[in-house]
Amino acid sequence: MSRLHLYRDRPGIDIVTGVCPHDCPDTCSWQVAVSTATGRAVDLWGHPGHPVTQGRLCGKVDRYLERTYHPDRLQTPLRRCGPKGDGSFQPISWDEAIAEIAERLQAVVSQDGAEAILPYSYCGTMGLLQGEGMARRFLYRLGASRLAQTICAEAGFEGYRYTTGEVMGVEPSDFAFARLILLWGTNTLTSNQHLWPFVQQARQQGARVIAIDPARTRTARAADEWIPIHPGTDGALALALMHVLIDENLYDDAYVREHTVGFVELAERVRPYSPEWASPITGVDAGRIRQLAREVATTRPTAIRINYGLQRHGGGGGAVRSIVCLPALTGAWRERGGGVLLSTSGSFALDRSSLYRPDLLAGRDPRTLNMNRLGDALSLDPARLAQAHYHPRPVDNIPSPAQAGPPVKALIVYNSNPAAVAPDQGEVLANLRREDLFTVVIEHFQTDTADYADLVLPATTQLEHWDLLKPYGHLYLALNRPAIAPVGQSLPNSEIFRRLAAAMGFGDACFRQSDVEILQEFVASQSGPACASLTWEQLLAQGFARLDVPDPYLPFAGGAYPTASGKCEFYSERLAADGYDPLPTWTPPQHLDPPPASASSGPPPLACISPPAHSFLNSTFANLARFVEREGQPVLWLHPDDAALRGVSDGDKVCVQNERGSVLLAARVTTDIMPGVVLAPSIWWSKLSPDRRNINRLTPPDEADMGGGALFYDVLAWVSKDDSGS
Ligand SMILES: Nc1nc2c(c(=O)[nH]1)N[C@H]1C(S)=C(S)[C@@H](COP(=O)(O)OP(=O)(O)OC[C@H]3O[C@@H](n4cnc5c(=O)[nH]c(N)nc54)[C@H](O)[C@@H]3O)O[C@H]1N2
Ligand SMILES: Nc1nc2c(c(=O)[nH]1)N[C@H]1C(S)=C(S)[C@@H](COP(=O)(O)OP(=O)(O)OC[C@H]3O[C@@H](n4cnc5c(=O)[nH]c(N)nc54)[C@H](O)[C@@H]3O)O[C@H]1N2
Ligand code: SF4
Ligand SMILES: [Mo]
Repeated sequence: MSRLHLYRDRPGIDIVTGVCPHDCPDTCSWQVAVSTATGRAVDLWGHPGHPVTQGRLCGKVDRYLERTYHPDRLQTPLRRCGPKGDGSFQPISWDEAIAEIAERLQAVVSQDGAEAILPYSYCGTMGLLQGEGMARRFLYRLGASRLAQTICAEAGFEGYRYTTGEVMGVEPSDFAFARLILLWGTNTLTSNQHLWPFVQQARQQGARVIAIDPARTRTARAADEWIPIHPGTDGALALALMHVLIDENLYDDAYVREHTVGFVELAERVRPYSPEWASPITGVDAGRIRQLAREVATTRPTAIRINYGLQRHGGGGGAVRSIVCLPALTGAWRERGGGVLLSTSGSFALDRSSLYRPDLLAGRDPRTLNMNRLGDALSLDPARLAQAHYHPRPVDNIPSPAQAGPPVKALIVYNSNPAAVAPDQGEVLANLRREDLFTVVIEHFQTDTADYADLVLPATTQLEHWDLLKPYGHLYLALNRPAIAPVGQSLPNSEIFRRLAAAMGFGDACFRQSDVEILQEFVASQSGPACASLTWEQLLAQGFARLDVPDPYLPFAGGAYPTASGKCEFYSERLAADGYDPLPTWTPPQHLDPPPASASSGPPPLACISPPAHSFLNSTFANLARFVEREGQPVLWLHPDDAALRGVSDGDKVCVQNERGSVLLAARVTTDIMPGVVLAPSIWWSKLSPDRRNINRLTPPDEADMGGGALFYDVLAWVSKDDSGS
C-alpha cells in the first residue's frame, strides 16, 4: 500500500515520482522516498493519486529497491575471459569498452556491411527513451539490420487491426460497468492485477465473471466459473459463438447494418461451425457453448478481456479476429463496459519520429529479421538466414539464400534476455556460441544471455534515469524521474548509445542531446488529438497525464472504425489482398494436427503451455532469491489421468521433450490443468535451473498465422518419468 503518510513532510526525505518500467499492462506510477543525507532510496510504493495504480504495486515491484541495490547488480563493464556461455569475465573501464566496441563494429561494417550488425531488444524497460530512443538513432545512423519485435503480441494485434482498424477497446476502469466479464486467455491476477479492482466493482453490482483458460489459474479460481479450453482452440469457440448469435437471431441488427461489412458472408461462413462442431475441438460442452452465446448476447454490458495467452498459437491472429467480431455482432460496443480489451495502445498513436529519427537511414532500407527466429538469424547457413527475414503475410516472399544478405557478425542485446526467453533455445545457444560473432549485452544482471557476451555493459535501472512511458493497459502517460544516482558505474542505455555514436564518429546533433532535451522535444512534437493538452510541465508536476480521449471512452459506439470501409470488417478486402481468407477462419494447433511422425507407441504427446509465473516478470526477478523462493522450483502441471498413464507421481522428476530438445521439471500433479495439457510456469533462467535448461528448449521458432508472431503455447511435448537419478 502507499506509504506516503510515513514520509510526507519528514525532514531529510525527498519524494520522487516515477513509473514502473516493466512489460506489464498496468504501467503503475510510483513514489520513491530518498534520504537527502545518503542519496539512497529507502522506500517505494504505488502512487496514491494515480487512478489505476491506486497506491498499490504488485508483489514483485514492491521490492524494486532490493533489485536495484542487489549485490549481483552489474557495476562495471566486463570483458569475457573464458569460453562463451561459461560466465567468466573481468572488469574493464568504460573507455576501453566503448573503444573496443566501436572498433569491432567498424571492422564488421567494412568487411561485411552494416547489415551484418543485428540489434536484439524487447521490453526489459517499456520506457520510450531507455527502450529504443537513443538506440534507434544509433542503429539507423549505422544502417544495421532491423529487428521485427514479434515475440509477444504481433499475431493478436494483426488479427485485431484487420477487423477494427486499430487496437483499441474498453477502457479498463469501465470494466466496473460490465454485468458479464469474460477473462479469456488472461491470468489477470498475475499479469494485469490493476484490472481486478474494476472487476470486483462490477461483481458488487451483480456481474458474473467467467475465466476461459486451459488452467485453473488463480484468476480462474477467483472467478465465478472456469471454462477449461484446449490451447489454441479459442478461434473455434468464437466461430461457434457467432454461429449461435446468428442462428438464434441474437445479434444487434441495427449495429450490424450500420457499422459492419460482410455480415451475409459471415453468416454463411459460420453456418457449419455449430457448438457440436466446436465441442470436441475445444473440450467445451456444446450446451455450455450455446448458453455462453446467449449470455454474451443478452447480458448488457458484456466486457471481454483477452490477453496475449490465446494468440501464441499458429492460429492466434485468426482467434483474436473472431473474438473481436463478437461485440460488433451483439452491439456491445454501444455501452459503457461493453466490448473487448486486448491493449489500449492503438487508442493514442504517438509520433516517435523525433525520438527514433528514421531520417538517419538516409534512404537506406536495411533488411528486417524476425526476433522469433534468432537461431536462424545467427546461423551461417544462408538458407536459414533467409528464413529469418521478416515475412509476416502470405504475400511476403522469403528471399532466396543468395539474397539473404551477409551473415550476422555482431549482435547488440539490450532490454532482453534471449538465451532464456527466445524460442528454439538449443539453436539460439548454438549460434550465440559462434566464435566469429561479436556480442555486446547491456544488462542489470549477468543473465543467461550475458554469459555469451564478449562485452557486458552495466545499465541503470528505472530509479536511476529519466524516461517516459506509454501504457498498453490504460490511458495515462507517465514520466519517470531519476530518484538516485547510478549504482556503481552503470549508465542509462541512452548514454551508452550516445557514447558509442561519438566513438563511431557520428557527428549528428541528435547524439549530443541530453535525456531531458530528448523527452521535452518528443512531448512537444506530438500533434495528434490524444496529446492535445499534454505538456512537459504537467508531466513534471503530476508525474502522469490522461491522454485526451473522450471520457467516457467508447471508441466504436457509433462505428467510426479506422478501417478502409469505416466499419467493422467481418469481410476484409485487406486480408484478401494480403493473401489471407477474407472471412473469420481458424487454424488448428499442433496438438490437434500432429505431424505423422509423432505417432508412436507409448503415451501420446501433450499440449504444452508455459505462461507467466506469478512472481517473475518474464525472466526478470527469476535470479533473485526472494522471488525464486516464492515460486519454488521449475515445475510442470500435469493432470492426474495423464500422470497415471505415465506412472508419474506428484514431485517426480519428469523429462519433457520433443524434436527440438528436452528439459527436466518437477511434476505437479493437479486437476488445475485440463487433461491432455501440461503447463510450465515461466520464465526461469536456464543457468539457475537443475539441468541448466528451460522450457524454451521445446518452443518452436515458426511464425503464427499473422504478424510473424511467436508460438510459445503451440507445442507438442512427450512427458515421461525421469529415471536417470540425476
Ligand atoms: N507476474 C507477471 N506479470 C506479467 C508477465 C509475467 O511474466 N509475470 N508478463 C507480462 C507480459 S510480457 C505480457 S505479454 C502480459 C500478458 O501476458 P500473458 O502471456 O497474456 O499472460 P497471462 O495473462 O498470464 O495469460 C496467459 C494465460 O493464457 C492461458 N492460455 C495459454 N494458452 C491459451 C489458449 O490457447 N487459450 C486460452 N483461452 N488461454 C490460454 C494461460 O494458461 C494463462 O493463464 O503480462 C505481463 N505481466
Ligand atoms: N516459454 C515462454 N517464453 C516466453 C514467454 C512465455 O510466456 N513463455 N513470454 C514471451 C513474452 S510475452 C515476452 S514479452 C518475452 C520477454 O522477453 P524479454 O523482453 O527478454 O524480457 P525479460 O526476460 O524480462 O528480460 C528483460 C531484460 O532486460 C533487462 N533490462 C531491464 N531494464 C533495462 C534497462 O533499462 N537497460 C538494459 N540494458 N536492460 C534492462 C532486464 O534486466 C532483463 O534481463 O518473452 C517471451 N518468452
Ligand atoms: S509489474 Fe505491473 S503491476 Fe507490478 S508494479 Fe509494474 S506495472 Fe504495476
Ligand atoms: Mo509479452
